[in-house]
Amino acid sequence: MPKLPPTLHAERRGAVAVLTLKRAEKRNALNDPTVQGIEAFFAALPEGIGAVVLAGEGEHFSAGLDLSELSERDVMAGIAHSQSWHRAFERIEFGTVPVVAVLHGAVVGGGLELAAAAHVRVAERSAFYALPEASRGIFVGGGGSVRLPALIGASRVMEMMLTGRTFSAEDGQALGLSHYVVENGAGLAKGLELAQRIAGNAPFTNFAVMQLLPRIARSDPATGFATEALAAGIAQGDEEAKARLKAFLEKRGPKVARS
Ligand code: 1HE
Repeated sequence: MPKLPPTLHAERRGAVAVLTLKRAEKRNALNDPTVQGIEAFFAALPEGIGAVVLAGEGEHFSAGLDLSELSERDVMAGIAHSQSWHRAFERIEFGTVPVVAVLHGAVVGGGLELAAAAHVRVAERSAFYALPEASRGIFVGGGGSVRLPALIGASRVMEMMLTGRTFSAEDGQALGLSHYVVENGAGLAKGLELAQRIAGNAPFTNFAVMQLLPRIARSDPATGFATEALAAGIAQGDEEAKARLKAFLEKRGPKVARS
């Protein structure tokens, strides 16, 4: 694992790496070293890692931007700061492996932007979501105005920012901020279970889901269909797919489970 700041902890569990925000005394507020550490971690995942779980230590996932770092910046420094978050979170969204975020307590401001860069979100019942930027006189800067509208629609994001309202875990699930809601304390186990399953997928399929699907969804339909056909053809031609299809036909592959 790459060298990380003391506010981050990484460990390996088989094919899954767990990255934990470790600054509970400041509610996992994201300072510059932490954001740079996140970028470094996702840029240099060790061989054999097929998925990452991203979690937070203590009572909260993340209180967002470290507000104590804000006062000294001028306009250009502020732009550069936002772009440093963009680079780090891009490493998550369009990195090498899928990422499962495990959310609890405050998932606010930049914490919600960080969560939005992950591919799967598991929320414990304690999770709550807010974008308090307006009340602090600032604006989202970690990709929130791009990623959050894709999850819940621009109108919801606008309203969250204007009124500063808080959504509960159940609200967030209904809106589409999370994919799962689990009991308090059960998030990491669920996140690990999902990450292990994801890590067991064919690598090309995970690549296509992460890198192609979101771009197809944003492209014009003709480009989307052509790209999808290419991806489908490449996937089917891959030895991995042939072995998995053969295993199913020979009754060795898993059936789809009833929910
Ligand atoms: C912080 C931060 C922070 C806590 N930066 N130090 N984010 C916010 O506007 C959220 C601000 N935080 C809160 O509303 C609350 O702290 C929480 C609801 C998250 C948690 O409340 P609580 O009662 O558990 O903790 P606390 O007593 O408020 O905070 C404990 C300590 O963490 C305290 O420091 P201490 O030295 O007095 O012990 C707090 O000052 C510190 N702390 N949150 C710095 N955010 C790229 S643009 C992104 C834009 C944004 O993210 S805006 C949203 C910023």
